Amino acid sequence: MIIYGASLSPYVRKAVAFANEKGIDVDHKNRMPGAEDEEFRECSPFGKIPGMRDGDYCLGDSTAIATYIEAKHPDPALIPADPEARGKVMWFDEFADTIFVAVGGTIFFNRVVATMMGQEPDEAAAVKAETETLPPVLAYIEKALADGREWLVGDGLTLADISVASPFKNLDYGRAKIDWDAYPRTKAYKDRILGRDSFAQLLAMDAAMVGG
Ligand SMILES: N[C@@H](CCC(=O)N[C@@H](CS)C(=O)NCC(=O)O)C(=O)O
Repeated sequence: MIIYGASLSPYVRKAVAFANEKGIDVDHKNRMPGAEDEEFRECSPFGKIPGMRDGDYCLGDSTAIATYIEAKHPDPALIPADPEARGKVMWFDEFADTIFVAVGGTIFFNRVVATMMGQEPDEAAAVKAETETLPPVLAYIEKALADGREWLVGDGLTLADISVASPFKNLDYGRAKIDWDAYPRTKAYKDRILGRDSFAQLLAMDAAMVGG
């Protein structure tokens, strides 16, 4: 299976980690958002990353890719069959992809990507995200991990954990100032999930670009 996209993207990180957790042999091919080559655009018609190719089957969108992989490789189950558990997993996935990435992306873009792209960074926007928008997101995750929960849903790793952990790395790269004493469960959780082997290859690629 080929997954196209830049390793720094939380969506690419999520798709590759999900496939790795399934034991799939992933051929990661670097592509920047908007890359125009036909091989990539066949899988991601609007140029967003990630795209995926499995034989002659193509798909874009990290959640669509995870859904496809889950159906084709049901073991280990990472999207539960139980209706309530599945609903919660898809909620956390959506929360991560929209609410969390929007905040983390503002910090990451203005502290890392803007300069890489030769654009003027908006540090005020990064600080506003860091001080106003991020704390409620972290407080929500902290609360979701109450009662000694190791996983966001059920008793094992699910897509929810992969999706929610992934954007934390972009906060690190954006040097987000976080009072971790206020979010001890979240800190331990994201370190544990991101420390899984399934994330290692792409995180090593990131480190070569932006440092650990
Ligand atoms: N919902 C999509 C979002 C993908 C996405 O927006 N990726 C960003 C990079 S992190 C991108 O390609 N942005 C370029 C654009 O929006 O044109 C997914 O989960 O894969």
